[in-house]
Amino acid sequence: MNGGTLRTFLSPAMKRCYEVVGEWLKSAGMSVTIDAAGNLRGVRPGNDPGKRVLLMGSHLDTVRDAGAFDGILGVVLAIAITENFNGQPLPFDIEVIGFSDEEGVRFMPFIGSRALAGSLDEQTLNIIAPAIRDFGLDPARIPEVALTTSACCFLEFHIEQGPVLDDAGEPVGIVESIAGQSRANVEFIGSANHAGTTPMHLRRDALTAAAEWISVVEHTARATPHLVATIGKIDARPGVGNVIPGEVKMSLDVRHADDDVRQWAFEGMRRAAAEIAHQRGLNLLWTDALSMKTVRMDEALTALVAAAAPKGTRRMVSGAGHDAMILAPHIPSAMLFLRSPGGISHHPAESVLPEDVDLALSIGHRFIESMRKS
Ligand code: HGY
Ligand code: MN
Ligand code: MN
Repeated sequence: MNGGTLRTFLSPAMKRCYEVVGEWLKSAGMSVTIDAAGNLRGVRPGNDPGKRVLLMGSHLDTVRDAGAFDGILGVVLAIAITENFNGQPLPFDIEVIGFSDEEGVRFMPFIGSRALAGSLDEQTLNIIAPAIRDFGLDPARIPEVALTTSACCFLEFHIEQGPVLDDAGEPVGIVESIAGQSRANVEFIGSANHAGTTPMHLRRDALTAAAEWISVVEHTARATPHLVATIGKIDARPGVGNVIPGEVKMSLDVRHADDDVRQWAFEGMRRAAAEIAHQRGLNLLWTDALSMKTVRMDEALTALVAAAAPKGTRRMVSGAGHDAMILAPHIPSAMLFLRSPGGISHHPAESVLPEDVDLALSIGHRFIESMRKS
């Protein structure tokens, strides 16, 4: 739809992506596997038997109506950087990973990287296991996906997905931390009724309640510096023009680099929803869907990226979530952003500039050279 991309967890589109990207991994001299969590993995062995493994990559899945670069650019850059070392011995393995699901469109976010982190809970495993089996993989082997001790660090290249670099006219940025996020599924439950015969004071309209709550959410975010809050999904039932909506289901996504501010705002939005439901004689069903703290990137590894980047490259906070935030508590992780022209992302118009991709390739090359010497 709208010329955008949709590639969800273990979907036919993802299978096609594995075929194409798998060929690229092979032509870069890597051995290719798909692990039990659906991560596409390419390994280029080093020449040191006690070897460390440098992980590089990002996610292969997308949101709905996505652009062409969110996630997959990081995988392709990792392949190209690795390929540029062909024929040159390195004292460590390089493993390029295309994570199976970071966006969570089909089920929930971060499935692939959480499998590496060993943090897929029982409930999640039960939800995703049938899809894994349908794809011909064995969910019982997910424990084998977990990081091994030889994994020394993780580097993720990713588009910024925001306006900062583009507004500043800068090609790349170094991520210092990734903002925490709280997500919930919120449902107002009233009563459907006839649109023509039900007087306004006798209604239990779930959509007008949702409208009142949405304006509270927006007001809170606008009034709190650096807080962002989004209601991306709304579904009013029965969804017929001459029936008062009896049920409204919404998604809520709240983010801030300061965990206390994020949690304060999220709790305030939950209280406001309960208050509005109470005042209007409705029921509220609030289900927390995700709570992730802000995660700092590894300072030493980030310093290596900075040394490989142009002097004075901007340091920044990522408002978007990334697989690096899942791995960072387990292995040193670092991220490099590429400029998003127009600050556009999660949209078919998402783009990158060839010269910025060139620069990212040379930064990646210099980073690996410095790893070689360390
Ligand atoms: O929503 C995010 O932050 C990311 O694009 N998954
Ligand atoms: Mn995304
Ligand atoms: Mn992404």
